[in-house]
Amino acid sequence: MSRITRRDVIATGLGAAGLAAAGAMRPALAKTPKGKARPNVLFIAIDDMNDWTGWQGGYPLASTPNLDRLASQGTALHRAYTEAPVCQAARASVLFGRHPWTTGIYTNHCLNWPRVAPDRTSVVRAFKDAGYLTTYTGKIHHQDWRWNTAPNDPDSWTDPLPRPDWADSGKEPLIWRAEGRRDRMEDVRCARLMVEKHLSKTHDRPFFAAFGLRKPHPKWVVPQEYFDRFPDARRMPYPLGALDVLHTEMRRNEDMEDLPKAGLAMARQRYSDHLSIAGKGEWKAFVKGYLAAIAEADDAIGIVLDGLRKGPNASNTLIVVWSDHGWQLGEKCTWEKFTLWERALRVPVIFAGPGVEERASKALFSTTDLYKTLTGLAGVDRPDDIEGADHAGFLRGGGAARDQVVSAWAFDVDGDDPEAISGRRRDRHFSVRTKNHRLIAYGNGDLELYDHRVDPFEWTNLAERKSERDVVARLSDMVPKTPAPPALKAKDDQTADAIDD
Ligand SMILES: [Ca+2]
Repeated sequence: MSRITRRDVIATGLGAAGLAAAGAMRPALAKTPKGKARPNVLFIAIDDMNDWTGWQGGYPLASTPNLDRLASQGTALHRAYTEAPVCQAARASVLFGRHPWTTGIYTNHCLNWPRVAPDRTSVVRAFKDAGYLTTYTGKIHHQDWRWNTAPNDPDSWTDPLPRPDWADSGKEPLIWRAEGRRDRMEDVRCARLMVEKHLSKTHDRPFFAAFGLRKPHPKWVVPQEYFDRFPDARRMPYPLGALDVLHTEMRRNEDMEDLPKAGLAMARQRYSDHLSIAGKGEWKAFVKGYLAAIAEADDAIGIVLDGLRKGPNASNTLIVVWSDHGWQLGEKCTWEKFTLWERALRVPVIFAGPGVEERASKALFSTTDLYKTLTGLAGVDRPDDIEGADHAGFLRGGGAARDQVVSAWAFDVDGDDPEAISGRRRDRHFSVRTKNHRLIAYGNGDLELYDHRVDPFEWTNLAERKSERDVVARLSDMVPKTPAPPALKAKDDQTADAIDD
């Protein structure tokens, strides 16, 4: 094999692409302090969508016409990141405005928010306390979707929509299949329900309407029409970040050569998926399955956006679309989320609506910032101790609100069980993303450093290079110094089965 590789191309620059306060909320009328009517909020939460959208360009054939159109009508954030590469931790951080290293909710194995701090005020309850009608359908909190007998954080919703009979429920294996009818898809039905019950109607007070999608979370079982948007899988490109598509085995894969022990352990969490999928020659077929599921999600989002546009609330509704975390499809020999690399942390985030500038921006954004930003834009009070940054001024045309995004993940860096975490500091790991770099600082002291100016796919680990010593030191200073231990459940906890991603 020739050793002139994609890494060399990038290295030469030739290929570089370009609580305490919970009770302190004041009841308020649905007016801002200046007496202006407050805007409605349409809050669209996507499950497991990475940057494979048309407007972000994470994969060349992605088909997201509705998200692309919204991106052109508002502020499209090209450097938005989640604080945790897994559903429960990411959503706790968004909905309660607290970092995983403050709450101890790092993984799906950690306790859910209402169990950790039932008296916290969620962003939804902040809007409710300000006089808003608050409603939701689909998956918002991590545990709503599976049982949905009662929403998490039940005190936050004034008008939750009834759950449609799911066509699809139960376990969510990593499979793809063309099957079913568009009008039976959960996302499509929830979208229509939201339009019919709320977006198409006038209300006597502003609303906070949350629409939570199920796709592109596996399983990727969607109608044939979504698969038909893409060519035969054999003619599709591999994921752009896959440096070495010839070597399925980690020990032979060129991208793995410069990873420290902890980095290899992070990839090993879903290495078995890679051996199974790529080993059977099905890598690109799974790429197509994920794209088809993304296309379904985008279609459902289009129903909601069109319903809003044609109804009486179009001119006074702030729209935000966000995904809980990204997804890997074989880059670094691993699949799904559960890592601190770019593909698992970078997410689509778009703001649109009254007062929001139309621009594509490379300003850094953390999904934890949604709490302060939405309350800031709407002029709604929030507890004093909410974390994250307020980008309201930035979205109206001002300067950027932050210089780095920190994300966290926890796993047993020494163990063989990819699911295991313990309370040891050694098992808590952090990513620091700045405009130019990503540092990954593992709990055992291992480091990775990538220079995104020339290495957008994080192929070349610079952490040991003398020339990068100052960068490593500067970014290491941004790693949380005293991260909370994981909020782990007791062994006999009845929620033990509630951890599926
Ligand atoms: Ca590498």
